[in-house]
Amino acid sequence: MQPTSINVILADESLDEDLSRIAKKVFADERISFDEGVVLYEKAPLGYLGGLANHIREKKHGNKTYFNRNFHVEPTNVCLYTCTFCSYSRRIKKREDGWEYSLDDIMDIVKGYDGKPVTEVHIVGGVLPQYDVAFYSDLFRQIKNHRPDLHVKALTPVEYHYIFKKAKISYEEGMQLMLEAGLDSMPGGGAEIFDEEIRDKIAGGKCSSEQWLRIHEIWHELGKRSNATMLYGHIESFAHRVDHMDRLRKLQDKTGGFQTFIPLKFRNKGNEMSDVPESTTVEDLRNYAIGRIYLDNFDHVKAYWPMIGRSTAQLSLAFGVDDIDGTIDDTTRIYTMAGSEEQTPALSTEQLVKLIRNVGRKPIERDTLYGVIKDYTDEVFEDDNKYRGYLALPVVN
Ligand code: V47
Ligand code: SF4
Repeated sequence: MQPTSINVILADESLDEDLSRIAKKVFADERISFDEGVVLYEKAPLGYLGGLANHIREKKHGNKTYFNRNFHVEPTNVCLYTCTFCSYSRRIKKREDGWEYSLDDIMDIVKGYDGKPVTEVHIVGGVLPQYDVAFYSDLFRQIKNHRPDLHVKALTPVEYHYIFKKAKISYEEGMQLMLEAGLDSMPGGGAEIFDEEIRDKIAGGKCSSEQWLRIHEIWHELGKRSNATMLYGHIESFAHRVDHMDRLRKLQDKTGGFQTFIPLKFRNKGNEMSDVPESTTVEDLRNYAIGRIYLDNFDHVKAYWPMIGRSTAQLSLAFGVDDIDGTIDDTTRIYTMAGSEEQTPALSTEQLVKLIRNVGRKPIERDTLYGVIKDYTDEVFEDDNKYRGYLALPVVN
């Protein structure tokens, strides 16, 4: 599937009036409104959306497609909260079915990566009382003492709200403590959908939208960066998605601290919302594209391949996405337990590079803050025919 060229879209006299106006705005680098965001969801065809999103993507990044090498640590899958979409957590009443790592257990996992070329550890999991301010401060300190160059991307406002409240400290004091302990950045999880009515139904009593946004704001004010996700394709409407992105766009105007927008497709296996059908691949691609168009002040849009699978991740690169997360050793279980295509989500650097190259893009290994580590465009591998399944196009320079 190739997006329609923006010049073809602009020249199309039969195009719907609203879509024609939006295309002209995008071409002129103008921001689209809330209502125009809803219009895109309601009536824009896939090729049109791809054309606009790809125009923005290539203006910002050309053919560059970023990936990184990280590993995940999930301290526990037991959780006090009861999000209805979550397949991963074991309720606190059944905690014997789950895992709960000690600080030493986690350090053993981190040490298992000694000598491996990973640049980031991504830490996120369930919320439990023993994982408090002291625990996480110790953990971040120990990781930094052991491996100072490893970027610690850890926890979300869901955990921070809980541990700061328990410690009776303000968000400002708490985030300052985390910074001093070695936290480098915050991943984008826990955002779900900001609309209060929908959030109340699905998010199991965890932090509110306002609290989620406020903790990111404070973190940005400390000069640090974070990501933002949106869980879509469940019981929300198109207007709720635009509202979610609108709140992110407003905060980004204020702080500039978000790096990447990560739409997360709701997966329905093994959770309380299994009766809700999953979105189609076409809807996933439309959603990436609208995210790219709406969030004009975000540098990056990421498709998280362990969740959507390799082929959709490849397709997404023509629909506004410039980052596919990557990793040589993805140990996360959040999606495998929710029914994602990737049951053993691990790709070698060679596989990942070919996946990107074979849809005509340039694979760039990055660090967490998008510093370039290596351009793999012309890298020659020993067995260049090994992954025939991904062969499609030569690299476009
Ligand atoms: O907040 C949980 C989502 C998120 C399901 O910042 C589900 O680089 C779909 O935020 N179907 C956590 N999604 C993961 C996350 C993330 C992942 C990769 C990279 C980054 C980053 C952040 O996972 C949760 C929730 O929205 N989630 N269950 C499910 N059944
Ligand atoms: Fe707990 Fe996170 Fe699952 Fe919600 S999504 S139940 S906060 S682990």
